[in-house]
Amino acid sequence: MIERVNSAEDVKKLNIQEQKQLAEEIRKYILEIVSKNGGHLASNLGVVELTIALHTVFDLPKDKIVWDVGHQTYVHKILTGRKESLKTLRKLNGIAGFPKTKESETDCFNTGHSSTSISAALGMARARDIKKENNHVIAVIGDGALTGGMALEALNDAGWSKTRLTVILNDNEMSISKNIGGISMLLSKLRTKKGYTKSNISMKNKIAKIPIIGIPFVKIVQRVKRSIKQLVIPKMFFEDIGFRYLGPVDGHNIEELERMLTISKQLDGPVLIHILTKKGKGYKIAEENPDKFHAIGPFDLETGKSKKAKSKDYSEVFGDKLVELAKKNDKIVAITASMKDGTGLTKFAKEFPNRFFDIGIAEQHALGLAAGMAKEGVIPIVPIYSSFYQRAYDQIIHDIAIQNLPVVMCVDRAGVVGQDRRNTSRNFRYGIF
Ligand SMILES: Cc1ncc(C[n+]2csc(CCOP(=O)(O)OP(=O)(O)O)c2C)c(N)n1
Repeated sequence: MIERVNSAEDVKKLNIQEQKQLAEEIRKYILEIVSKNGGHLASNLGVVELTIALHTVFDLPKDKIVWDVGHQTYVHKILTGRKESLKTLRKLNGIAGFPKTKESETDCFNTGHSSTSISAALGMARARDIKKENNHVIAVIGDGALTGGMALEALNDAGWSKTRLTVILNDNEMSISKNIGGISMLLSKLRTKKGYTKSNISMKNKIAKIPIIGIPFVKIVQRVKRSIKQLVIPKMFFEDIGFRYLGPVDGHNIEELERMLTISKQLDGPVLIHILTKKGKGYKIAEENPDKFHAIGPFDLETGKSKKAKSKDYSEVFGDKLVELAKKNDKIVAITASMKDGTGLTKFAKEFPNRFFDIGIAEQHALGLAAGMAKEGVIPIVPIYSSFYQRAYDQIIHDIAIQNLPVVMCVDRAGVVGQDRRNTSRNFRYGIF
């Protein structure tokens, strides 16, 4: 199948069995490339069916898909004429590992930093309405990225706005490590309500067309359904803030995904489709170690073992030293914005679980939190990748520096990152995410 697919138009021509076969072939293809070149593996294996369904139901570049973070776009690239060039991933002057508007008109927005997709998609949808155009705009965001303040700010605005927009929440229960926090607790409640919220749009449309009684009847039914839903799913967060919630949907079932996406096309206003996927799907070793296979260097396909022996790096030296210091001083605490392993905090988290805080992909909050702790006399240590520290400039200045608070900020992945030669002007700052 993969030989036959060179553009999204080709995907649309395949029947469902052929699309299923295509999904398996794409997984093999990505595994071959990433095991040789390195790259983001687990997230891409998790969105194969979703990406096929999106390209079947929507028409790019007229319709716009904004991929949050953008590390999960290998499948999209394969389906939009970049199958061959994906072989140059992580090579000098090779294909970008993230969406790049310069690379293809089907990449409608550059991403890299987490939690931007709903804002950008809402902006595009509002621009569409101002221009009186009629295309669809979709944001695809992970449950990890949804913990970021910018995503929550955008949900707040989008829900209220009544703007036609689809948000696909790709819930695999993982950020890079296990996703934690209040949003993750909310999603686990929604996850257990399988099948309840399947919406019967065509029936609604038929009843609404009955003269005089049709529309009032639909409204009464909707009100009753909504109050039942409130009983079954306490605090129906997304509906309460103005979204139409569809799901949860099995994110590896192409037919079901296509059905839901087609429904969402007919709805007006903001819609959120909650899909459940497995990070690393189809490659058992990655399914069992999704954090290790989030982003990985070259590895052996049979065993999953890295091809290069890992030498001690900045993060590990930092992590070891921190554990040593923390043993002597119980005021030391560590804060991470969802990057426990990447920033060398794994040992600290194991040894001092009560002094370790993973606060979600929320760099601004990390520094605000650290300021409060420092004010009260504990010693917060905050390692963050250089690129992501940008998010917290205001907190560094307004909350920490002006009050002269002793927060220890450790800048990881600063400078040139050798393994990650991207063909953009931002090569040096985008480390291995
Ligand atoms: C501002 C910012 N902080 C940290 C990261 C590093 N990062 C990249 S992907 C990721 C986890 C994303 O999880 P999720 O959105 O659930 O997507 P998944 O990989 O699980 O599909 C993190 C923390 C980032 N890209 N941007």
